[in-house]
Amino acid sequence: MTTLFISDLHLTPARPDITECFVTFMRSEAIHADALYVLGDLFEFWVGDDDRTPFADQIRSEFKALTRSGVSVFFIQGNRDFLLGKRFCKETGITLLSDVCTIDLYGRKVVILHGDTLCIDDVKYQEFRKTVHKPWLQWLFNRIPWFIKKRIVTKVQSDIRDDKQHKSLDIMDVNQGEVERVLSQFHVNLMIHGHTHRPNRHYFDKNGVEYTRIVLGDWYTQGSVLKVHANEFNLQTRPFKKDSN
Ligand code: LP5
Ligand code: MN
Repeated sequence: MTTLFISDLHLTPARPDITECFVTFMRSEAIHADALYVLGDLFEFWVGDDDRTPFADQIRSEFKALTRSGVSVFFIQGNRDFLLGKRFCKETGITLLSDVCTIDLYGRKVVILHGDTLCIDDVKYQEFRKTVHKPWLQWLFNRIPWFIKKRIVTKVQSDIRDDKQHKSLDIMDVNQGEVERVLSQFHVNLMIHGHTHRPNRHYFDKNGVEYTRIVLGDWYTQGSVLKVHANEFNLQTRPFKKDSN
């Protein structure tokens, strides 16, 4: 009985070492799990479900093979794959969850999310997020041919690249008040998220109640997996193969 959580892989054809580690994880580890939760930023950037490049198809086929073998796969969109939608899910058999939701993890209620919505001090990012999540804008964007969308994304990315350099690390971390608000909104004492690339377990006490926040790691220099057995949470790393880049 194992449930796995991953996030922030930032898969891209430019990083075959990450893809190789992901494929190994899917075929040798996830295949034996009860469920796999992908908490956003699976891709470096997902332009839309009409991406028919060989790379996108390769990732699709990994998920398809996993769900066909009976493993339940759930996906929460990140700030880099908020355009991953119903078509990708239908083609792979995975289930798209809402941005913030609770799950029953071996009898324990847990709130799961990507984590970007917890960073409310990053006002510029939250404004940007509000814009790109407007349903009418996404509706329009989804009707543009893929190669044009790709160019638009590349242009926006290069325009805002410098912006992040000027933000403090504090601003780009979660806001503790927002963490507590979400925990109390969902009546839970455990939260799992990614996004900040600061893998850790945070324990805190509020009005005599103990809370835990587990942060998943990114896959920039190694794989990062949260492995859960009944009531046992292990945040682990997976090495990249030395010669796969
Ligand atoms: O992922 P990470 O850690 O690197 O950075 C995030 C935040 N950055 C982003 C940016 C996206 O990855 C790039 C998006 C390109 C999108 C193209 C959209 C095409 C239109 C789609 C329409 C449906 O998410 C970063 C955070 C960081 O996490 C930590 O939390 O700080 O935020 C930024 O850097 C964002 C800037 O601060 C916002 C700058 C505003 C620029 C306004 C451009 C408006 C473009 C509108 C497009 C229609
Ligand atoms: Mn993110």
